[in-house]
Amino acid sequence: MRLSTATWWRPGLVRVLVLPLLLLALAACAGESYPQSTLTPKGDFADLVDALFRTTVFWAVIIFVLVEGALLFAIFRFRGRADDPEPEQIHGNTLVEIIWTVIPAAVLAFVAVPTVRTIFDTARIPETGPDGQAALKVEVIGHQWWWEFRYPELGIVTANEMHVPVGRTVDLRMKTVDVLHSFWIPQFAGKRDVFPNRETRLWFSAREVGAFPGACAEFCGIQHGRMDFYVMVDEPAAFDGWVATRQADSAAAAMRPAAAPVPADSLAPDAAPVAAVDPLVAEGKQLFMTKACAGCHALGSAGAATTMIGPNLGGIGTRKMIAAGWLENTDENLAHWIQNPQAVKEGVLMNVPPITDAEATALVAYLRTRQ
Ligand code: HEC
Ligand SMILES: [Cu+2]
Repeated sequence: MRLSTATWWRPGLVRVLVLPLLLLALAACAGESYPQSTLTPKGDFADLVDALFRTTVFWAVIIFVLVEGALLFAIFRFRGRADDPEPEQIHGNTLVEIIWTVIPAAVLAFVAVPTVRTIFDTARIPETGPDGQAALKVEVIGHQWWWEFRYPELGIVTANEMHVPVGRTVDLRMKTVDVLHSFWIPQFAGKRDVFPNRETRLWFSAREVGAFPGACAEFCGIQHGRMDFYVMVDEPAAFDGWVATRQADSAAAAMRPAAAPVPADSLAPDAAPVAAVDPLVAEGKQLFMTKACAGCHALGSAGAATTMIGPNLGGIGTRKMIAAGWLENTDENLAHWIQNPQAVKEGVLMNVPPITDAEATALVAYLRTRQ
């Protein structure tokens, strides 16, 4: 039996089936649930790019409607009928060819002017941000497969979580220690490639406080897909607090041999006093030295001049994620990562000697004290 059009094309059915689907499709466009989207800019650099995108789409939609409209009109208006005579045969039409060359050229000009303007606007790093302050310099160093952030004016270094104050322009100077990577924070800025032998620049200022995800956007090896980071946008006071903590987090304290624990009443400005009281933490500190961790990781954020193989672990106790944005920073995940990083991120440049569950627990306890 042939299903007649009328059988299924009932208004009721359309409403029941099509409308919910349409709503569902529209719901998927809600930008807030997709923090990796460039369509919800949260800073000035991203606004410039977004405005250009919208301008281009605007012209593209107008052209689409005109061209498709003309096409549909021609199809219906000049459609062939059974008794039509043979149409006139022609070859070439100079007037039509001029028209279809001039119009696209004009369209390109319409798109090119704002594009070039945006290229210049985004290439110029503003001297002061929306907050009226001078830009904050941050050095970005790409590694297989994590990100290092250095604050030369503040003398601190961190990894995988870049803290910035809201409203302040951030002046990024970027490079890599190995292969090409590309730095991308969808809601703020990017993408911009980073090279081993050349500095690239990028800037942005964030308009909103929060944790905003970023990622490497240039294939850089087997774990390229797990090379994420977060931009932590803080209120200015909270940012100053974070900086003060990092500055107090002295590299010298981290390297102090565990055999000579800091007295419990010490006023040393690091987290070590705790280590001296809790035996588990003291054991973890010892293991950090004997299990090769210290060979690849610096623990103090302050003045850590040399770039090491592994990320700086200053503040690892309170970071949101580990393994470059791949795992949540829970005790369980941390222990699993420490014991078998290759199972989490195959090919990762972290190789560790065998570590028992008890040892992992002690290491986790120690790392948790690094606030
Ligand atoms: C051979 C060098 C090396 C050694 C030894 C090493 N690591 Fe790592 N570690 C790395 C590298 C490289 C990474 C970054 C991996 C990635 O995310 O791609 C890393 C990442 C980490 C992270 C996650 C940091 C973050 O912010 O994502 C922790 C925690 C960590 N290591 C702890 C340890 C501990 C504890 C030990 C000792 C048991 C240790 N590491 C030994 C190289 C090393
Ligand atoms: Cu990369």
